[in-house]
Amino acid sequence: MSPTIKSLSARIKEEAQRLGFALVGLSPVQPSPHEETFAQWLRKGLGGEMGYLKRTEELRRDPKNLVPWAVSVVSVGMNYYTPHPRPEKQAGSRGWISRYAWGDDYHDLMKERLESLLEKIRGVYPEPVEGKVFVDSGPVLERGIAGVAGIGWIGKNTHLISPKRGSWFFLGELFLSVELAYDRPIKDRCGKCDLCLKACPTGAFVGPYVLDARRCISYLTIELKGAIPQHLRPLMGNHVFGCDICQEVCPYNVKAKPTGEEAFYPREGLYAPELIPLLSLSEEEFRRRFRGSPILRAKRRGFLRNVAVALGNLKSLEAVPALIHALRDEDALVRRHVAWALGEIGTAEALEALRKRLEVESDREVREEIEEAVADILSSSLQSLQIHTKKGILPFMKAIKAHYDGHVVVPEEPINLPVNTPVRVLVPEADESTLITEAFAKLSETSFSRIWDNDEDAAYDKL
Ligand code: B12
Ligand code: SF4
Repeated sequence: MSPTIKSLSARIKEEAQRLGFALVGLSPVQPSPHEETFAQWLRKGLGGEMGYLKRTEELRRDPKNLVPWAVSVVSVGMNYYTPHPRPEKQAGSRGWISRYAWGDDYHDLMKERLESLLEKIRGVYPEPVEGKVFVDSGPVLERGIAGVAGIGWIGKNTHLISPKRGSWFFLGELFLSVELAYDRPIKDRCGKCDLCLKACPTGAFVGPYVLDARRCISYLTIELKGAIPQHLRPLMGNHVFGCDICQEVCPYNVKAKPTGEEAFYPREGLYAPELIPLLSLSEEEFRRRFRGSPILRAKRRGFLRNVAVALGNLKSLEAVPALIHALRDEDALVRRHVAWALGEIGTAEALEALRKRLEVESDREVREEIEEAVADILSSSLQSLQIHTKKGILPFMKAIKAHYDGHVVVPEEPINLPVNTPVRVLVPEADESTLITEAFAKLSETSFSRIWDNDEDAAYDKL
């Protein structure tokens, strides 16, 4: 190896560190060692709706298809860790934005620094140098490449983990037309640890090293453009943008050192933000508030969708007025998730607002969400009464149903049941005794032998 290659490589590392890249590694341009695994991952549909991954599969598998002139890659990692732990218990209606998105958008910042690294190289190298910079901005398997350059190993949580720095860092690459002195990959040090796999609240890991992105909160809150599948919403907790859990539990992150980059410290209102005011952001306010922030990627509609889901999960009573207001949001996607949240919170006020909205709502999917939310509230606030019949039960049920304005679950056909057949009736929890007593009063006492459950024996005794 010529002294020029050696000294250029050393110079690049020095300069990269001076530019704020805590991690630097050099590798030859070659197909990713896991290109086949990546292809299988795509084929199995684990990438969900991220069509851009599929469209650029060939370019990602082998960077030679992307930058045919390139010989070497400088991989860099920039630490974004700031010493703000997740609060143990969050008071009020606070959400969680993942720490990578607290400050300025890393893409621009890192790209600029890598561009100046390229200029520096051009300044010292005797011949013309071609170069191309990527920071999550091109069809590159960044973790695979950085792994080959020895920056870290790909862990079971699929993060690139540095033995000294953990995984709170972003990756970027500078492809070069010159040969360099290459680093060696380091060995996987996850060992038997599987804390990340167990900690994932949505069960997004198919197994070690394999993520089903469709279940990952990061995908659901950032990449997914449409509705969040209903069965996953309750598992998302108060996350409104990204998720950090599988990194938070990683032992290699315990001693993470804070970054020196001011730009990654939390902007005002982004660390555990108060969610209610976010629900009323207009398009313009959203853009102004998150200018230069990664949060823009979710767009207003995606972000407000996430905020609604988090408020539903928090069962935030104080959020009910704001949610009711947001039932009139201009965006149907937001209204859908707001309806779901109101259904989760389930107060009488929420129920009334949902029913009112149903009278004017014209979007089919929003209507369906509202109907489900109404049904959920009713069924969760219902209590069960068990009635033993002496005669047919249907008249009694009809009477009860009438009292509850039709919002009682009654079976259609239990007529003339044998004597003493127990029948379960669901009625709303509120003021049950008066209403039930009234319902009874309309019927012949001899029709029923007994009501059972809660205080209903007493109610019956009063008849
Ligand atoms: C698509 C994408 C996502 C998707 C899918 C994530 C995933 N794990 O694949 C979603 C939206 C879910 C996502 C989430 C996040 N992302 Co993201 N994401 C990307 C992106 C654009 C492409 C990744 C990709 O190609 N995924 C497909 C998988 C199959 O490929 P891969 O990640 O390279 O995985 C390799 C390994 O899994 C390996 N492999 C497969 N099987 C096996 C088996 C064994 C035994 C081994 C050893 C390896 C191995 O081969 C694969 C191919 O190289 C990259 C940027 C880029 N251009 O690379 C950022 C990137 C990976 N994301 C990043 C970050 C920070 C995140 C989040 C932490 C953000 C957040 N806080 O919410 C989360 C973390 C979630 C997680 N557990 O991964 C960083 C990761 C930095 C790091 N230190 O690792 C990257 C590199 C962006 C950047 N420039 O910094 N992301
Ligand atoms: S980021 Fe969160 S949801 Fe996604 S895999 Fe990690 S723990 Fe699971």
